[in-house]
Amino acid sequence: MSRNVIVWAVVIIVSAVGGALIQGQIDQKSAPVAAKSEPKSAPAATTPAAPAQTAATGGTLDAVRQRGSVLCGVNTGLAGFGIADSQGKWTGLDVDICRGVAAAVLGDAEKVKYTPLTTQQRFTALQSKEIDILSRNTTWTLGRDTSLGLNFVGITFFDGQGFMVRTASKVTNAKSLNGATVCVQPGTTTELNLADFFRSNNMKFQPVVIESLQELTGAFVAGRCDAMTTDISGLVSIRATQAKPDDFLVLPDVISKEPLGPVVRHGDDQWFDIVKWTIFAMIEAEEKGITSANVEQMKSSEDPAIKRLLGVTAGNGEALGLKEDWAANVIKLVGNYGESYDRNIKAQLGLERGINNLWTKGGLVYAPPVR
Ligand SMILES: N[C@@H](CCC(=O)N[C@@H](CS)C(=O)NCC(=O)O)C(=O)O
Repeated sequence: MSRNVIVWAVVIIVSAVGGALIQGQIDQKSAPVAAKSEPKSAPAATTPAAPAQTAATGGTLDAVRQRGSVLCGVNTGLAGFGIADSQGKWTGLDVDICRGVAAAVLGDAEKVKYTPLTTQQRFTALQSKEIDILSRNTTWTLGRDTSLGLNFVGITFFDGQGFMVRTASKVTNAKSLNGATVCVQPGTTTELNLADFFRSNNMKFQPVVIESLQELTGAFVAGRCDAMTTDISGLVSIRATQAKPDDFLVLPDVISKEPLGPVVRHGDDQWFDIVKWTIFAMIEAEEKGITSANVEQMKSSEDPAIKRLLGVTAGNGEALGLKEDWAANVIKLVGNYGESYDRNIKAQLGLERGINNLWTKGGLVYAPPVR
């Protein structure tokens, strides 16, 4: 490549990024906020611009510090993602995001209050400030990201929608479901994709729509529907928790993209940044080989990226409005992304990493530079 070409490439990239940032600011200001549940204009949009090096605040960080806990909206119970044991202790990949944020902000992963939410309740709970983060197998879509007044923070699990049938039905693929009765939860992308899939394949179906996952699963197991549909990880989780998992088969078809991740409200960029970088810190830690077990030793690493991540080289903590050991605490108390995946998804559901592996290992999981 000639020097001129390189110079032009740099100019084009810089202007594209600059343009995107400006566009982002415009979008942020003009983004519609769900009028019913958020009548006041978002604080970040009305306060004068903050100095470039400090994040615009919207109050969630202060509220969390004063309260001493993070309010986390989770599933009503889905093994691997968010489930409480008989002592009321919550575990799961989605739960670990809230624990990570509590570790980053409060230095204690246990300082989380959980609110179980159905598919129908989840967005209202976030809009009405009942929770600080929604971390509950929620698919990132344009509509949810804009007109609901919410921000998707990132993708913590790359999924797709599938179908589960009773093994005895002898159905082995989704195209054989013409005329089937299908169990589905309302207020989900699942419901919409289901209709798209049958319509585009000129097939007919009869939906059985039930809000409670427990009741829906019960209806499917009792034979009220020929198939049940949701995110494939959800189907695998539901199957794994049945008395006889072999009685059920998850079909091989993947009918949609379901990028799942945590959600925050529009209007609080600092909180948005904190949750976003908590996830990236977990991913970066895995890439750099930093685990909950070796994080203390890693503080003496000579790798500049590790020094920055662990706060040995200061600056990132201040930029987020946190202490410099924010990421070290996330890794120490929750673990890196791979540790969380293995503990929750692999160990409990038997799901291999697949596209949820690091980009360096053939997957899609990737964190921007922590600098
Ligand atoms: N990813 C889809 C579906 C998410 C979803 O809620 N799935 C169900 C089935 S796995 C679920 O988690 N239910 C648990 C509950 O209602 O607590 C969406 O965001 O709309």
